[in-house]
Amino acid sequence: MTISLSKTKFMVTISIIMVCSLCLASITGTVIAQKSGYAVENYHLLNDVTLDGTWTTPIEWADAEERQIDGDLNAIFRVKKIVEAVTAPPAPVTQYILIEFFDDTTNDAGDYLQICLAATFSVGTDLIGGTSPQDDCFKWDYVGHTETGLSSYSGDGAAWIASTYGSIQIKDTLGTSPLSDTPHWIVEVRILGFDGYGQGSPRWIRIAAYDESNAGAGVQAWPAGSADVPDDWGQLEMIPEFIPEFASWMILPMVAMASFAIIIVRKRLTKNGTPT
Ligand SMILES: [Ca+2]
Ligand SMILES: [Ca+2]
Ligand SMILES: [Ca+2]
Repeated sequence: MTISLSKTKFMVTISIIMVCSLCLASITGTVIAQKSGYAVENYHLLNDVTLDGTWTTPIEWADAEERQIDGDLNAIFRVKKIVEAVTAPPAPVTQYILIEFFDDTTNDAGDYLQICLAATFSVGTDLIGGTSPQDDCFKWDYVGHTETGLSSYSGDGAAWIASTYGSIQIKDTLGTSPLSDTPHWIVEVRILGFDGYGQGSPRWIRIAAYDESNAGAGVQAWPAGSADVPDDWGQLEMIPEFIPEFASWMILPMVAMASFAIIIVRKRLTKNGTPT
């Protein structure tokens, strides 16, 4: 009987440990926004991305944090990343971004998307910041839903200059997604080559989108403000974990599994008097 009680206690302890460790994994670091109130958690990728401008699977982007883009139109973006395993920093980062512009249902030559990123060059280095594009600032314009409309820039301290630093891939389609049944622009972005990313240091991001058919609504941007002013961008917070929502989805099945194991032990005790 002593042995059976220990076994039951062991199962209860294990289930408590499992739940507690999942809860702890959900607690994320301090959020410090570059522009007050603007931060997005950049979690590790759980679900692979096929860059085709659609939700290739129903969970392709379920593991990424989402923000509503400022402006009167309905548009969101999600971010997640892969940090390559290396023996010494800096670790190369592959950044993924999903943009869904629910209110843009039209294919216009003047539609555009704009992505700005500020990336540290080495571990422990602060971003330069300020009111003009700096050496650590990068910008991509994607005009008219075509590869020929893609332009890359980096800052020189005063303005944007043409650049090939960092490699970007963009695919977009006018279609439906798990987020909306109405056909709208869905954009998938992969940015490679930021081997200057310093693990643990902050990064900034700004996402903007424009629908030519909704010109009166102007540019939709997160954060609202100028692309040329890095101090107005939001924080892209590097989180060395998977998104907590995913962890919480896992808690229920794991608790159920642990409870089931306890029931089995108890049933065997009832039947045989001793555990088998
Ligand atoms: Ca996809
Ligand atoms: Ca909006
Ligand atoms: Ca449009």
